[in-house]
Order: sequence, then C-alpha cells, then structure tokens
Amino acid sequence: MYFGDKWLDLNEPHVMGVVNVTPDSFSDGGSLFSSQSLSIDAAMGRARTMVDEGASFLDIGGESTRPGANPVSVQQELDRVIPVIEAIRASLDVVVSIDTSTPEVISAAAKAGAGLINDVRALGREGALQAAAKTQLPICLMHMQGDPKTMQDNPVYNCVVDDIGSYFDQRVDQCSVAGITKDRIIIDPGFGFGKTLGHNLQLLNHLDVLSNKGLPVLVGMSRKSMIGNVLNRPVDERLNGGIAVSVMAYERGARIVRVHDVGPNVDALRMAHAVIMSDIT
Ligand code: PT1
Repeated sequence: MYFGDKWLDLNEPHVMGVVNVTPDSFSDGGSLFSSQSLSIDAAMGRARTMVDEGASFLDIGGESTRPGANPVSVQQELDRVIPVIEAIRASLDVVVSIDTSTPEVISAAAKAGAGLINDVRALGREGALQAAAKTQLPICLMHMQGDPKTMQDNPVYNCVVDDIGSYFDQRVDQCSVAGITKDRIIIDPGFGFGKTLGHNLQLLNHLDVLSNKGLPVLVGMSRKSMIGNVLNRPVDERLNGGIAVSVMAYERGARIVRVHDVGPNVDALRMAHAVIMSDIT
C-alpha cells in the first residue's frame, strides 16, 4: 500500500510509534511539554529514536482520546501537530500518520506531508469524509462506541466481534460513496474505546474475523488498561504484557501495531514473522 510517496508491504508486520503532542497523554503525561508549551526538539528526539529502532510509521496526535479526556480546539490541534509533521518530513525516512478527527487538521497534515490519516472517530465528524477523500491518502478507520468522555460507562454489545465487523462493513460502504475506495482503507477495532476488559480480550482472541475481511488491520493496545487490569500493573510496567498481545494480534492477521516501545515490539514481531514464514520456501 502507498502511504503518500512511500510504499510498504503489508504482508509483513509494521510498527507504528506513538508521538503524543498532548500535555495530557495517558502514557507519558505530556513529557514533550515544558510549562504547557510543546518542545519540537524533544518530539524530534523521540521520533528519531523510534525510527532508529525500526518504526515504519510515527503517529502524531494533538488530541488525547483516552477514556475521560477533554476536547481541544481546532487551532490548538493545528499548532501542536503541523510543526512536528514538517520537522519529521524534513529529516526522517518514515510514514507520518496523523491521529485526528478534525477536517481542518486532516487537510493541513496532508499538505505538510502526512502519509496516513488515523481517525479514532472513523471520519464521523462533519466534513471529515470529504476532507479525507480529497487527500487521496490511506485512512485508518477505528471503531469507538460513544465518545471519549463517557465511553467506558457500561459499554454493551450483542456480540462484540460481529457488531464491530458489521460496523466496518457499513462504514466502508459510506466511505466508498464519499469517494474513498476499499484499497485505501485500514481497519482498527479500537481497543479500550467503549469496551469492557472482557470485550477487549474477546476482540483480540477473535481478531482473525476482522482480518478476514480483506482489509489491513491495525491495532493499538500498548500500555492500555486491558493489560493493566489483567496483570494489575501501572502504566509504566505493561511492556511485557504488551509484547504478548502484539504477537497475538500479528498471528491473527494484524499488520500494523501501534505502540510506545518501538524496539522491543520490532524484535518480537520480526521473530514471530520468521517463524510464520518458515514453511514458505
Ligand atoms: C488506537 C488508538 C489510537 N489508541 C488507533 N489510534 C489511542 N488507530 C489513540 C486505556 O484503556 O487503539 N488505535 N489513538 C489511545 N487511546 C486509549 C484508549 C488509551 C484506552 C488508553 C486506553 O488505558
């Protein structure tokens, strides 16, 4: 699949490194900020390390969407993400993914050189489908039940795997009407977005159902509460559990894994890939 000017073979596993440019990130608590203002140098240092460790994508997000997070203004989001996208494009060989739901940010990020649009609201905001269609870029559609503020208040599904499968069938049709063809769509079940622990574990165990739709699958479980709740560990002690679920997702067909700890995940997935490919002569 082409991500702007860069082609990546999605038969192989790829790691997407998270670069949070929000002061209220769940995993690093805004470590790229000093006195509320974003340090481009700090963000670039983080970005360069992730590329050296083998990241194929860097995901740049200016709005925190973790459970309970507050909304941000369009201007704030633009001010946070655009300078970072430009700096990465100027010096690193990596696909820049823009983690946004805002039409203005989709357009500006594409102009600044982003190669993938990653939207946790699956282009559900007014004008987002049209803005994304215009960029001609691939889109990652993520499933979320409800909105970040309230999504963890008693989420309910008939069958979480089938419900999310049907959701993507519908959403892909709506994208097609807006001019976004299937060959540009990646799907993501949205771990932790309006799902209980049981829902998240079942989704991972049956991820093959989603992979079998013929669309590439991306997953994000790194440091999330689904790991914390099983292991009873705080956010900075979830790497080992994270590696386990990354490999399991890859075995069940996921091809892009969105993580904070790039190096360990790259090693784990390269190893898993070597094993899975061993019968092919
Ligand atoms: C994700 C994702 C994302 N996750 C994509 N984009 C976040 N495509 C941001 C918790 O339960 O999975 N896929 N962008 C981060 N969101 C969360 C959600 C962080 C839940 C933490 C939790 O701890």
